[in-house]
Amino acid sequence: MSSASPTTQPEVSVPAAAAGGGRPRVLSGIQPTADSFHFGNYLGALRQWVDLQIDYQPFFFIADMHAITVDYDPLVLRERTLRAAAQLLAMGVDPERASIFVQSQVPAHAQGAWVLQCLTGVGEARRMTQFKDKSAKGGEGSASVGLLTYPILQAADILLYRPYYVPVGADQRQHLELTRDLAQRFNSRYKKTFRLPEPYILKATGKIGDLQEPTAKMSKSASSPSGIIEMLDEPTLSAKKIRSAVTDSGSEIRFDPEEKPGVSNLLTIYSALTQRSVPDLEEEYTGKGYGDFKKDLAEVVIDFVTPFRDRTLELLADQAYLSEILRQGRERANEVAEATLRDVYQRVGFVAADLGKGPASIG
Ligand code: ATP
Ligand code: LTN
Repeated sequence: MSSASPTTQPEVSVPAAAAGGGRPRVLSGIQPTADSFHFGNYLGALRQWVDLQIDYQPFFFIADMHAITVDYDPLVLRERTLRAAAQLLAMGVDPERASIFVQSQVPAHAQGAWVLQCLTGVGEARRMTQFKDKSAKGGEGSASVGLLTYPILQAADILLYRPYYVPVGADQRQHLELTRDLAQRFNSRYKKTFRLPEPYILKATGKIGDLQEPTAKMSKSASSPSGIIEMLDEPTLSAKKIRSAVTDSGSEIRFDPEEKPGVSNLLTIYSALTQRSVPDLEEEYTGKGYGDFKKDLAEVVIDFVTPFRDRTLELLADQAYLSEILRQGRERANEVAEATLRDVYQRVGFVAADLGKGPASIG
């Protein structure tokens, strides 16, 4: 793991990877629900995917099954799934180290989710804040059952790989808690099968704010176009959005999320992109105004997104390469997920499909 700087300090302590016997696993997923990932996705979660692949064995996937829990267009979903794969590669996920795959191509996720659904109370699922938020608009009655069971599918996604860490943004904390509860419940009702995974959430960047409404999270579905920096936007457009981000009253560039949420959010982004500490930036901008600060950050953003965007567009032009990466990822994922699912099926009492091949093992 890269050494912990203020922006890369996780909330959990990270032990050194296990010596010998293979690297411990990490796993995470992202929904293909937009044409581009945004800065919240990248700084909150995806950058840690890239960092963790050094010391851990990574399984990273595109959560297309989660993406159909709300209204969507099938043609657009297909296109966004490939765009997501290209973006993961462009940001530095290394297919030699990481298995990158599409969730719907690994049937064990849906199969494991069914078993976990049978261990989850309806009330427990209803209490998830994401379900409450996302079903609030049209009312619970018109939300899909898939939206309700979304976190249970997420639990299956995770538990099948027995990972140590799940790198995500702070908004996923409750889903990780449910995942751990379900793992514990299964282990105690049947037999120890699942490892209890830890969320890997960074203190500094676990919640990147919307540029126009900095106390709300930057979000694909909730942010206005000017509140969100899309990684694949024209770099000049992103620079413009930074220059017109809301700042707070006063003129001081100081990190104070309560009093100055706008400036603090920009300082977080600046610090994360440059690896410079927030106090260092505060000192540099002492006596300077918001205009200078935002102009410099806009340059930093341009320098960061330009090569990322170029590389993504290059990768998107080579669909044969992308599908080969996803094929390899799917094979490795299927192997691990199916092995865990076999244990699960046996423990819940399902008769093995290959019963004729030998005595059923109990235990
Ligand atoms: P939506 O808001 O439409 O639900 P999203 O923008 O949150 O979508 P997801 O696909 O749900 O995007 O999230 C992918 C990953 O990015 C998750 O790990 C999530 O926690 C993280 N993430 C999303 N938004 C932010 C944010 N503003 N700050 C930090 N992390 C974030
Ligand atoms: N709910 C997650 C996406 C997701 C996920 C996962 C993340 C689906 N399955 C498993 C980590 C592990 C989100 O980003 N909104």
